[in-house]
Amino acid sequence: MKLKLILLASVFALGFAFTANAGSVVDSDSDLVPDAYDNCTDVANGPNDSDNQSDTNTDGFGNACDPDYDNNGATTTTDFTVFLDAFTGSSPNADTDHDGNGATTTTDFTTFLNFFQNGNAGAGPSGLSCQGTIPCIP
Ligand SMILES: [Ca+2]
Ligand SMILES: [Ca+2]
Ligand SMILES: [Ca+2]
Ligand SMILES: [Ca+2]
Repeated sequence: MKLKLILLASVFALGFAFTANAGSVVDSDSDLVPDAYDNCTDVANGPNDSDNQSDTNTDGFGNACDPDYDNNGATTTTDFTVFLDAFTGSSPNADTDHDGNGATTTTDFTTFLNFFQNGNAGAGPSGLSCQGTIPCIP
């Protein structure tokens, strides 16, 4: 009888822990990709968005939040040169397509500018633990 009670209590505790765990899944940008698996935790780039976790340079930072094309940890004038070459068509580059529409446009430039003007911020934030490693294999 007592064993049955302990067993019942254990099952209840386990169920509670499971429920609590399920409720704690964080998806900061509500793009249906939990933060721990989201390569841009602050930008909606999930299955309902055109870029859907696209990360063309495979560094663990999604294109939606990665204007650091030379991977030096900052968004600088050097990166701008890369953007400009892609924008003008002189040197096409998939990394500069931030919204995943297949082209480098003024919309992509807005993403670049946000990082450039924000103290030359580097890529991210990403929720992947392999971020910064090329290739980033979660
Ligand atoms: Ca995201
Ligand atoms: Ca990237
Ligand atoms: Ca850079
Ligand atoms: Ca684009």
